[in-house]
Amino acid sequence: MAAQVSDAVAMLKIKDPEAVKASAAAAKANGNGNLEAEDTDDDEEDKGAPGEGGADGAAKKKRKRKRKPKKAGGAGAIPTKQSDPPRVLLSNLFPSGEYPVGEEVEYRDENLYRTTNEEKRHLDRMNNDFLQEYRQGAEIHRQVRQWAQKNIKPGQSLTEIAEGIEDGVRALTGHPGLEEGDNIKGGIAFPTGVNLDHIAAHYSPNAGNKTLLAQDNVMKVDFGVHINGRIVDSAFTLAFDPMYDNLLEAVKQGTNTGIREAGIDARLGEIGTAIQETMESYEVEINGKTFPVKCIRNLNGHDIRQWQIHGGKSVPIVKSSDQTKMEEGEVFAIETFGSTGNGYVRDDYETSHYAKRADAPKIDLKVASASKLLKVINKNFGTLPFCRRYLDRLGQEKYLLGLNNLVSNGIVEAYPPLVDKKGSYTAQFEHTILLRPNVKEVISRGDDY
Ligand code: HZT
Ligand code: MN
Ligand code: MN
Repeated sequence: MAAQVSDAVAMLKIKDPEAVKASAAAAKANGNGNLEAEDTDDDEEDKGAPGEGGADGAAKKKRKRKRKPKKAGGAGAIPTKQSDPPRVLLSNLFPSGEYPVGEEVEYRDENLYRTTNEEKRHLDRMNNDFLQEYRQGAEIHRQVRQWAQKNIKPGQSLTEIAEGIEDGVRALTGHPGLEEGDNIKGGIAFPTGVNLDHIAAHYSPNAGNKTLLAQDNVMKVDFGVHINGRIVDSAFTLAFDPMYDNLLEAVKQGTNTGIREAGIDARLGEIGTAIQETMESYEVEINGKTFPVKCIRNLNGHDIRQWQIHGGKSVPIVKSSDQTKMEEGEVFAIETFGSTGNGYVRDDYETSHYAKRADAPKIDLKVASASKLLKVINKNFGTLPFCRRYLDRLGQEKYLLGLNNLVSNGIVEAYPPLVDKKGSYTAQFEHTILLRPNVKEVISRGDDY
């Protein structure tokens, strides 16, 4: 059993040399409580961060060699089912290194040939490593959200909800000091969004936030898992009052329309047009007043690249004449938002989400706290988004001046919360899809949404 697991992990560690090169710059970028930072850095501020990077490599190797095979059921045996709360490393639940396949959807019309075409099938069989990385991340997303959906209750704080999800993702992806040796590089891909009512996106509590979830709230839960920079971005909406059911159903069907219309050579504008047609065929009655469900026209889906949450393409969720096509091999987050308000969001409230720009200029920073903070960002997150809480748990203090300086220098981008009008309700559903050469894989599909 133990030997099998080691083999599986060894297999997972064999990477496409091209992919290794491509991610070399980002490789030290070990985000968000992730593992296996190559700790060549001598930043004092990073020491002491509980369980963040910087594990004792020498001690680790010794322990690994000494480990004895474990018997099933015995003390220290490798578990065969997920725990509650989820804390079992996913690679221990899948010792073969093969993870569950997402929903595979055959291409239609002009692309029908792709499913049977020998060249396309051949193309698809290559690069199984990144496919398994996506599937592992997706299974972690499903297991953590299943626990979240069962356990999130009115009365809980947004902080405990976000941290509960994040602790699950850290445990299942692997975390230094938790599981010797068997770690692969993965973790939280971006901050957990816990967006209430008129807040559509990018709200995560900062330190001291005492907001409690109420029975009548509509909460969008948006979190990300990555394995080796392969990001799974998926979100759902939770409501405890059935009054909101039509709003949630409209948006769930909007997202499924987007997924159905997506494909190689699909035009982004036509996808938006189809989404709007589906979503805006719904209305919802809330406290005796009927509202049309509107698409939030300035929110979009997006393509995803390794270590980069948005690659450069945007997928509209309203009628658009954008002729840009989706292409073979691309990965997209298909997300739609519906609202009883204006169907338009603006920035509001305090920012929690930030990310180093992929095209960050290399500037000689004059503010010492900014250059110090940039080192921490490079080491722990690279270009993956992070939030203030993640800096707090790394032991960082009084970093706001430095952070704002990085933002004003164009090195870090701030993602403030995006809100519709006060008193309105918004919903979101999101999946990550892979445009494989011969089939579309809805990687994050579950039996829940
Ligand atoms: C930004 C910051 C994050 C990407 C969409 C999104 C959550 O609105 C092009 C289209 C995490 C993600 C993102 F911390 N954004 N998906 N899930 N937010 S976005 C965007 O900035 S860029 C949409
Ligand atoms: Mn998302
Ligand atoms: Mn997204």
